[in-house]
Amino acid sequence: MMAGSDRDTLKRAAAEHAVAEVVDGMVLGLGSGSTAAFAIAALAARVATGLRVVGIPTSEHSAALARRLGVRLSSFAEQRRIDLTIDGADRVERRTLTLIKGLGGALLREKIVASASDRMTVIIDETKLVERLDGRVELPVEIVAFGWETVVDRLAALRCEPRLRRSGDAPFTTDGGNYIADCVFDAIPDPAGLEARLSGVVGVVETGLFIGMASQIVIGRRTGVEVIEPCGA
Ligand code: A5P
Repeated sequence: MMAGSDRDTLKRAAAEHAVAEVVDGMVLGLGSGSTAAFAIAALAARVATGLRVVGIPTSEHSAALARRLGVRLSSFAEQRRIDLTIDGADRVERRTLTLIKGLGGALLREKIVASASDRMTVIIDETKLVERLDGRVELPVEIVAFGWETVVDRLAALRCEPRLRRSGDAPFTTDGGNYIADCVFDAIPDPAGLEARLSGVVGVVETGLFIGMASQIVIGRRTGVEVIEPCGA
């Protein structure tokens, strides 16, 4: 088991590698989570020395961090397309570059931003790269608050163990005012099929499966930074 501070060193290395590819004038998607926070900090350091970019944040937390560090923010009201999104992930399947995201609860905005991006760079430490999505896979699924009990029952019928995410005594609430059901699967051998089945459940807003969205994965390893891209890229 790697210590938290060691993982942070790897996350920071991946984040800094990704931010080095940012050029003047870009519209950037700003991810959420601890690895994306390292990227926002690295970006702010470059902005302080003259880089001109605007960021569209994927969470209120990332928006506040960017504002505090001096990164100019924009929104979809002003920009319809994003040149590059830099975001973290909870798991990445090496074979397909399918991502699982949402343990931080920002998956809906993250997916909207990723979908509007020409490129998405995913930054992770080496512990998150897996050969296959198996061995108890936890998949966050954002659901509407109304009738969540019945939505969770229908998710359970898809052969998983769903658990409503809580924050203290109350349900955890996303930036969009929705709830999260963390669904544990034995394995996810067919991400696209599962995505279709989950999306067919009334009350599901979005899933944490990001399929075919990553343009590259930047992995912080103890031996250095590794970059992998989709086959044929
Ligand atoms: C936020 O909703 C998530 O999708 C994050 O991108 C993911 O949980 C990674 O977070 P860390 O970088 O903190 O591990």
